[in-house]
Amino acid sequence: MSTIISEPRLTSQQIETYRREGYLIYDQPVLSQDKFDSLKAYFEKLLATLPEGERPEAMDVPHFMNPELLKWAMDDEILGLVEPIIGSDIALFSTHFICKPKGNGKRVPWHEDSAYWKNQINPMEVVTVWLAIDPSLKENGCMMVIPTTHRTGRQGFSDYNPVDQAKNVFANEIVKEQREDDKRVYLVLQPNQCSLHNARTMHGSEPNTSNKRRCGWTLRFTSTSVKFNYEMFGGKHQVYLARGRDLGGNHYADPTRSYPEVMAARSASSTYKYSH
Ligand SMILES: O=C(O)CCC(=O)C(=O)O
Repeated sequence: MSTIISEPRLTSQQIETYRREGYLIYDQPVLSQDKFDSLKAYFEKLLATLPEGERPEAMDVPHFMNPELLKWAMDDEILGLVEPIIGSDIALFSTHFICKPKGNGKRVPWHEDSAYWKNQINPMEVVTVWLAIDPSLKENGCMMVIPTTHRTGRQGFSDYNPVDQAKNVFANEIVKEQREDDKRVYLVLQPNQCSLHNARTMHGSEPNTSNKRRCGWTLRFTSTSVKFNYEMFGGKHQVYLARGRDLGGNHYADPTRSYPEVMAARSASSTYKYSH
């Protein structure tokens, strides 16, 4: 847990844009260069030891088996980006490396994160930092968002249809009638830049058929006042106190240990196989 409160890193205009549009592009370095380089080197090691047959887009909750990752995930430079949005009592809800290999990287179907988390947390207030590990460009399947969808339409709770899991990172997609794909915005980022998005914002990404890998690390944060349903989900998920104090009566994981039992429970459950 960090006790140093770093400088808030968003201007009032950036906060306003995030609140109005449901996302923000942060086109400045997120981590100091040495921290980013060490994170990237750590990720390359994880990727190199990925068991045969496992897709690199599906490196979900890697911090449960590799708690070393928490030192980057809960770094003050990251928390300084979310504190202006959710306040200074911060929980790390989840992380996921979504690494699309060159040539055959899978598509991420249009979805709202809230659709996956509706029974897990209350209220549905999560901000995701999508940290670019590689250049994330239109040609290699960068993330796309549909602006303002966090506060319009179904506000994060659209209807979904199944999609082909051989081609898609997740198993379901928002039905076409409830999307306005032509309003999509491509979130082009250089390594060590990030975007932020609201859990209710519609987003997705195209396949990677280019000759450049595209990897991003999603870091998901809530205020500690957001209640994680530990009684129902604690066996398959854990949240961490990243900064400040608990405001919601939550149970927090121990950042010094790994959670093989949680990973075992997740792999036995179909819900977590093609999920967030
Ligand atoms: O990496 C992508 O293309 C999609 C990321 C995503 O779905 C998320 O951050 O919630």
